[in-house]
Order: sequence, then C-alpha cells, then structure tokens
Amino acid sequence: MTDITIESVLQENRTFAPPTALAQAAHVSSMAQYEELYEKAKADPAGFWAELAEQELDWFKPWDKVLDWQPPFAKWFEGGKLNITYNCLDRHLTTWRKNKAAFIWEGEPGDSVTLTYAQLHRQVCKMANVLKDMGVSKGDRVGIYMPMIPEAAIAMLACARIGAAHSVVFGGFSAEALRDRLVDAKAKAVITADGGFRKDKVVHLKDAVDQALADNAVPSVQKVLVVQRTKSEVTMAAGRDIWWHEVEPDAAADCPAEPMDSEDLLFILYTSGSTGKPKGVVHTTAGYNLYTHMTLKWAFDLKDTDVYWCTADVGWITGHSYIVYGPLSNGATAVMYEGVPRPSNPGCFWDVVEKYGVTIFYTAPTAIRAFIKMGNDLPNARDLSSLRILGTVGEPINPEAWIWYHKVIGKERCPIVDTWWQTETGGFMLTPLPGATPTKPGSATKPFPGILADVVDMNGKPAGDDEGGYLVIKHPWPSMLRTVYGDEDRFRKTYWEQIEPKDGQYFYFAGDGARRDKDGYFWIMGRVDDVINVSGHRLGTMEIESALVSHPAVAESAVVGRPDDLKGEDIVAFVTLEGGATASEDLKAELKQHVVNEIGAIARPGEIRFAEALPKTRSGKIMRRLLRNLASGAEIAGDTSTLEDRTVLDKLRQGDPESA
Ligand code: 6R9
Repeated sequence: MTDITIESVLQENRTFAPPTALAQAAHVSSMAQYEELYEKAKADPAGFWAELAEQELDWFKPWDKVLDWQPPFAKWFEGGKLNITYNCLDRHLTTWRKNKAAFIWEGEPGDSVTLTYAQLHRQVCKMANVLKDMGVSKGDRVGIYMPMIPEAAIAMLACARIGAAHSVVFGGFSAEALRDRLVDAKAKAVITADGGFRKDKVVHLKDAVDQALADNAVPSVQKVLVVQRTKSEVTMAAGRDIWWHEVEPDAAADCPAEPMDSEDLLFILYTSGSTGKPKGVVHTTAGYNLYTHMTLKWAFDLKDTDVYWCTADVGWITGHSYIVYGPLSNGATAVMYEGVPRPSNPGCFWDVVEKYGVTIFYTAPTAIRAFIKMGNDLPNARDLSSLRILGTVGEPINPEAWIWYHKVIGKERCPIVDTWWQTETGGFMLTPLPGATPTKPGSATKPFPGILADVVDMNGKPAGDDEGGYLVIKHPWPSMLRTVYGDEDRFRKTYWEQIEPKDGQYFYFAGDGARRDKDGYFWIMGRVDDVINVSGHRLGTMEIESALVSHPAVAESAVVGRPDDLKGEDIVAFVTLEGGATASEDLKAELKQHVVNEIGAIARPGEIRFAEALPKTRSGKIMRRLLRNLASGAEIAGDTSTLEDRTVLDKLRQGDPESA
C-alpha cells in the first residue's frame, strides 16, 4: 500500500476556459506560452529570473551572482544595488505616469484622496526626511501601526527609501500583540495614527501604542510619529511623540533613495504560529521586488489601463505585496479602501467598484461567503461591468463560493485567479494566468513559472495523481523568506526539516495538505495541523466543508476532529446558515446525509453544531484550533491574540440555542 498522507474524497470536474478576447490581449495568452515559460524557468531558474530582473527592474549597480543557494539559505542577485522605492516611484516620474494615479483612496466615512505618482513620491520623500530627523537610519527597524489610509503605504515606502526595515502590525491587533512584535524586532521608532475608522467606530490606535510602550516595555523605541486621521483626543509624550501634520509642511520634498544591497532587509512581518510566539518572517529587497512585480503583472494581467483593487489590509502580506509594492513597481493605479462591509453599508465594496470603474478585484473567500449570505440584491443593484478579472486568496475557496463569485460578480465573463501563497513565500506560488489557464472551481491550478511545487509524503516521495500529501517547493524562488527574525533554528525546523532533505534535495514545507490531479492541477486541502483522522483515514478539512457549503441552507462551515474511542477521531461540523434557513434537528440529520451523499459514509459528521459565526483571524481565516478545543469540551488553549471577534467564542461556548 502506498503511504497516502491525506485522502481526497471530493472531486470537482467543472472547467472554465479563459475568455478569448482577454486571452488574445494578455501578457501570457495561451497554455502553450505558459508551458514554454514554465519549462524555460525549470531548466534554468537563475537564468530565467536574471533575464526578468534586467528587463523589469532598475538597478543602481548590476548583480554579480544571480543565486547563491546554501540550503536552506538563498541569496538572490548578490552584489546588486537598488532601492525598491526607486522602482515603485522615481522611475515612473520620467514617463507619462508621473501624473497617473498611484493610489485612489477612499475612507470609511466617504472622504477620498487620489495620489499621483509625483505626489506619492513627494510624500514619501517628506516622511523619509522626517524619519531621518527622528534618528532612524539604514538598518534600523520601524514599527508601523496604522489604519488603511494612504499614510500607511507612505510610511512603508519612507522606511524602504532610507533603508530602514518596516514591521507593520495590523491596526486591529491589541496593545500586547503590538508590544511583543516591537520588542522582537527591537524597533527604533513607531509610525501610527490617532485612530482609524472601522465598522463605524473609531479604533484608538495611539492609545494602544501608549499602552504598548508604557513602563518602558519597549526600550528600543525612541520616537513615535503620529498621523492625524480621526481627530480623536490623544496624549502626546513630550520628547517622544511627533505629529506628522506639524512636521510635514517643512520637511524637504526630496530624499534620494538609499542604494541597498539586493539582500538587505526590506521588512519583517509577523505571522502567528498556531502555538508559541509569532514568527518574524524576513524578506529582503531585490528578489521580493522582482517576484511581486512579475507575479502581479502576469497573474492579474496588469495593464496601464487597469484600476486594480485588492481589499486586504496593509497589515497582511497581501497588502504588502499586492497593495503597495507589486502595483507601484508596475506603475499601476491601485484602489485603497479603509472600510469593510458593515451593517450600515453592506454593499460598500460594489459602490467602490462602480464609482472608480475597478477592472481587477482581489478579495478573500471569507468575504465572498459573507457576500453570498447578504444576498444578490446588493451587487445586482450596482454596475459591475468594468470588472475583467477576479482574484481570491487566504483560504481554499469552496467550489460553490467560486461559482457564485463567477456568476454574480463576474457575470460569467471574468476569469477567477485563485492565488495560493503565504507570508513566507512573499508572492503567488500557485495561480492561474487569466489569459492562459483554464480554471477549475476550488483549485489554485498550477505553479507560477519558476516555482517547482510538488505533493509528497513524509519521506519526500511524490504522491500519485489525486493522492493527498504535503505541499512542498523544491527550488528556491526570489521572494522566499530568508529566515525567521532572530531565530534561525525555528526557520530550519519549521520549513526545511519537516521533510528530511535527501541527496541534496531540500523541501520547503508549506504546512498545507494538497493533491494534484491528472491534469497537474493543485488542490489545497487545508492546513496539515487541521487534518482529521477518522478510523485511520486522514481527511483534509476543505473537502468536507465544501460538501456542507454545497447544501443550500449552509453559508459557511468549519470541521474539526474530536477524540473518539472507536474511530480515533469523530468529525464535528460547525455550520452557519444562509439568511432564509432555520436551524432544526431535522436539518442536522439532513446535513449529515448530504455529506454522505457528496463524499461517502467515511466523512459523515458525528455532530453538527449551528453557530451564528465562526471564529476567524483578523485576516479572515477560520481558527479551527479553537473549535477543536470547543468540540472536545477542553479549555481554549494557545494564542488568541489574532482572533477577530471575541464574542464569537463566548456564543459558541453557550452551545447552539437556535437548534433547540
Ligand atoms: C497570502 C496569505 C497562508 C495560508 C496558506 C494556506 C492559506 C492562502 C490560499 C490558501 C488555499 C488559496 N491560503 N491562499 N489556501 N487556497 N488560494 O494568505 O498568507 O496569511 O501567511 O496564510 O493561507 O493555508 O498556507 P498567510
């Protein structure tokens, strides 16, 4: 018997070809062209990336060596000098793009600002000069704790301009979470705002910064730069805190971009491990610049005429790579929106699409499932005809959500680009190219050219067609994480030693279960930590959840294992219902049977629990770890600092009264 790591139980057979007109005009316009690029990159990865680095980026000094791979440490473009903000800003100023919109920003209360490349450049230079005055210099780390306002991007770019590394902490995180991250990064300064607007409330960011820094808890922080957004009352510490609007008018509008080595630290971004303290993922300059530039250009077929909108927050890697660096490096126009769908304005996303004529729209499955629950009237009441490409990221997208996105938002015209990647990978790893790749709902399709992805067992042996296993990457890529900040050991153990290297072959371990079908398409099955073992069958969460979501009454679901004497583990499914559906014991029985019909008896949930909402991280990922605790009646254990809404857990603890 082959060593099958995770069993695949659900098959999805629908395929969607790229629209002809879109394909004809696309950067990559056929499968043949994709395959040519893929094979070329596979045969000579260094040569492939070097050619693109020369074509697509501006360098102050060319590199000496494309790739130095001393596993698990990779260096790309060593000896080269560049500055990512030169590629994102300066080089556009000598072209017609000088007065092109770089960012179209809209605030939650409805205020808006457009920044051209020239204006953005000016603001970045000013803030860079202010940072210098604050004593920040090349090599220092700066914490950024901001709402979704243009100054968040300006702050990141201002750091990169002078060679300081930023560490953005999502503005929804608590003072404690902020403090831990500032301490770990030994940040010299913090850039924040008085507050931000979120779901019609003011989030008091400056107060949280004060709390984080209280009692000299972060001795490395010397200065705090504060942007005024909400005009709420804040305390300014004399000698430490500086108002941006007070220093901005006098700051010089020119600040040359610091020449950086290719491998100089660009940023640290903390990603929460399921246990233990968050990992500071380290990204460096040149490889990250190149990879985010190329992936956005090809996977979203980015053109100068596009109005591109990624709904993420800059506090996540998606915001770093695909709101700030990728779009600007390409000279694109990017929409930035402060708000999120909220009871007072559930259709706000579609208003923004209509108002600015968004052509490329990139969001997360959790948002799509929320839109489905809110009903089709909201999008149907807006003109969405400007859209040409849709994207998704963050979690596996259930085929039913994919189909809804395709029909109701894309009007069956827009390819869906399902991008699988991670904070650690810096950019898209598995993704369709919209003019080339036929898509299958629920599959992130194929590797980006230059990415050698595989599905293997614990010994590194490749799985057969449709056999589940571990998703790995077998060759370094330009934007891969370089280490875990200050913890090389954790870097090795987490990513490179889960599967033992053999004969010089190293495996980057992504921590996701996956299978590859006979057409070479990858299907992500969920995090390996979440795999459920029923009577010796190891089942991924994605497929059972998709089966549940395909029932008309179900809006969203999360399945976890609960220890069971007989089966090892039993499946407990947490389910939220569609607007019109009513919870009942009959519905529970029906849902169990539905899973049996869709998948088979092996996946029959032992228990269904109705819930009002599921516990999610602030970036929208379901926290199955907490549900696992609940399902087995245990106390909630481990880190809960990334939880979006604490009341969700309390409600779940009280059981599911609706089903009584
Ligand atoms: C970009 C981002 C990474 C984890 C990743 C996987 C899940 C992301 C996905 C996806 C299936 C996709 N994930 N995109 N799963 N299909 N298209 O989300 O980074 O926050 O570090 O999370 O998210 O489990 O390993 P990050």
